[in-house]
Amino acid sequence: MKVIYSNKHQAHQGGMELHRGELVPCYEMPERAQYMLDAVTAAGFEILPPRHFADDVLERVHAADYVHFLRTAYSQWQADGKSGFMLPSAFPARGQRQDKIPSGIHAKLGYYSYDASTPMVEGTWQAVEAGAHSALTAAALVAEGERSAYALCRPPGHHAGHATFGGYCFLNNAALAAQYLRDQGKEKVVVLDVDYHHGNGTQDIFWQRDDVLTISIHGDPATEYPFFLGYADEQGEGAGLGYCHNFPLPAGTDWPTYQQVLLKALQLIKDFSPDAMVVSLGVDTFEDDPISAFKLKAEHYPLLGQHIASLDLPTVFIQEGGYAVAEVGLNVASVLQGFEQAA
Ligand code: OKP
Ligand code: ZN
Repeated sequence: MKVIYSNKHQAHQGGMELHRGELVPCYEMPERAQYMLDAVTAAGFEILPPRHFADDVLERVHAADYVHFLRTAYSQWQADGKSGFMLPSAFPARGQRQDKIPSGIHAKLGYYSYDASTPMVEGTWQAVEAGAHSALTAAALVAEGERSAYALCRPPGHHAGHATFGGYCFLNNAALAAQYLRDQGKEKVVVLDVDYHHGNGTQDIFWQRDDVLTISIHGDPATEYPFFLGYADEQGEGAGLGYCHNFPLPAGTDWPTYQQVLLKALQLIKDFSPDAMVVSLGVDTFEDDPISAFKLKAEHYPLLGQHIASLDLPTVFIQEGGYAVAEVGLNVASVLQGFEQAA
């Protein structure tokens, strides 16, 4: 399959994040993408640059004011004489106003985000936009008839909601790909999220829709990021009721347990009978991932790819998390190779 990649991701280098109460160097670093690029190159995949897309494509999924904010936030901080990485520091909580878009940069940062783990720097927008265009290009290839494509996106996207950033994510690359497939005539699309963390942004975007099924398998939000979404009783709303499924799993989950749940997810997808599929591919389910607690081993990633291929759907893979930097590349390449060999 073709791999879509832009080196513009390198411009996003966050510095520090607030992680479980401590200010630490960012786990989501440029080296991640380099390892992935090296591994897919070594595996013989063809690498292509993203195409360009008009801004209104981004607004099919995200609020226009939010996209404008992302594009201009860093220059607003610079206009205050600041430099370096910028983190949100105050968030509207229960009982506080959320009905007004504030004007100051710090108020805006809190208004549009929900954590302090997602720094922005001068090159962030450039990287984020290139990642989104990579996802859209992969979706376009599949819409044009390719069996599959892989967007090597960095930063990831599945925590980004309609108008919210967090969890290292700004634009929801998987949601953009799914919407693009819809707009190109695929009537029903499924997003299967196998990243260790709940795909809360994707869930948010498609919450009230019955044309995009969202399924996420992840660490239990009672103790794992994003903490406040991802429970099994979240099933969608209105027309979307029944078109969202969450499978929270305990720390220590190993392949046999994971596989059982994956098979349930695959059955739900078969019942939905979609026309195309988007996979939010995080490999932070790996046993040595520094911020996650599942126990998948390297040998399980080809099996994951095979299971996904068994659905026999046009499939867009979108890169999400995975922080055991030296191994992320091999595990990603293993999923894609497992998929191709079974396809
Ligand atoms: C992104 B992806 C908050 C901890 C923040 C954020 C984890 C984001 C993971 N105190 N950690 O799903 O791999
Ligand atoms: Zn993750």
